[in-house]
Amino acid sequence: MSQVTDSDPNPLDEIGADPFEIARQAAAEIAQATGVAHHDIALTLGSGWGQAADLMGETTATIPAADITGFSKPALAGHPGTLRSVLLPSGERALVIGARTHFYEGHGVRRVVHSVRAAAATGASIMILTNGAGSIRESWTPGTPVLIRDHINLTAASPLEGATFVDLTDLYSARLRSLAREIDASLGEGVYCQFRGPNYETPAEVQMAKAIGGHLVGMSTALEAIAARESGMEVLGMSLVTNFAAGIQTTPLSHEEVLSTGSAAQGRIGALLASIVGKL
Ligand code: 8IG
Repeated sequence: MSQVTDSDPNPLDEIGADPFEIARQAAAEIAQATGVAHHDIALTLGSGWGQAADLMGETTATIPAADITGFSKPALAGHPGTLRSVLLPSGERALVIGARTHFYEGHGVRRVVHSVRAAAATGASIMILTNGAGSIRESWTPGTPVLIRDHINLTAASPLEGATFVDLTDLYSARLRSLAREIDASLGEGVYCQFRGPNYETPAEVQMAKAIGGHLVGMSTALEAIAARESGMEVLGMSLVTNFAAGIQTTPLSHEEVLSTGSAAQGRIGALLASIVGKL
C-alpha cells in the first residue's frame, strides 16, 4: 500500500489485515448506528449527485463515515463524508455513501473500495456508482447525465488481490441500464476512463482515451465497480458531465466549473436517480 501519512491510521493498512473481515466489521457498525440490520441497495453519490438522497425517500439515520471502521477522513469540500440510511417508498433500505476515498489520495486501493465492500456486507445486492466526469463527446455538454456502459481502468491498479480472476463482461448491468432508459429514454451510454488524477488530463491524453474507445474521463468508479462485482453486486454507473475534457474545451478546466455545473444540474439529476431507484 502506498501510504503517504499516518495522520489518519486505518486498519486496512495493517500488515495481515483482511479487507473483507474489516468490511464485515464496518457493516456491523453501520447496522448498529443506523438501527437497520440489512440494506438492499447502496449508492455512492459523486460530484453533483448529492440531492438524490433527499428525493429517494426518508433519511432515517445519518452518521459520519469517519466513525465507521476502515473509512477515511473526507479529503475534499463538497464531499460531505456521511453515510445515510434511507427508507424507500417500496420499504427497501438504501445505504447512501457520501464519502468517497479517491485513488489519487494515495492511501491505496483497499481504502478506495472499502465503502463498496462494506455496503456489500450490509446486504446490498445493487451498487449504484455516480461521479462527475469530463466529456470527450461534443454532444454531451456540461449538465448531461450519462449511463456508464463499460470502463477502461487506466490506474494500473486493481482492488483484487492474489489470483482472483473476476469476469467483467457486463460489469455495468445491461438490465439496470435499460431500466434507467425506461425512466429517461434520452440517456446516452458511454465508456468511462478512470485516470489516477488528481491532475486533469493533457489534451494528448484525452485524444488517447478517445482513440482507445473512451467517451468520459474521471478519477473514480472503475476500481469501485470491480470490487462491487467481486462482491457479487449488480452495478449501475452514471456520470454527470461537468466539463468537456481538456482540449475538447479550449478554456482551462477548473474545480469551480465542476462544482457550479454540478449544483446547477443537481435537482434534475437527483430526481432522475430517485426515479431510477424507485424502479429497482
Ligand atoms: I468532475 O475532465 C471531473 N472529473 N480525470 N478529467 C478527470 N476527472 C474529472 C474531470 C475531467 N472532470
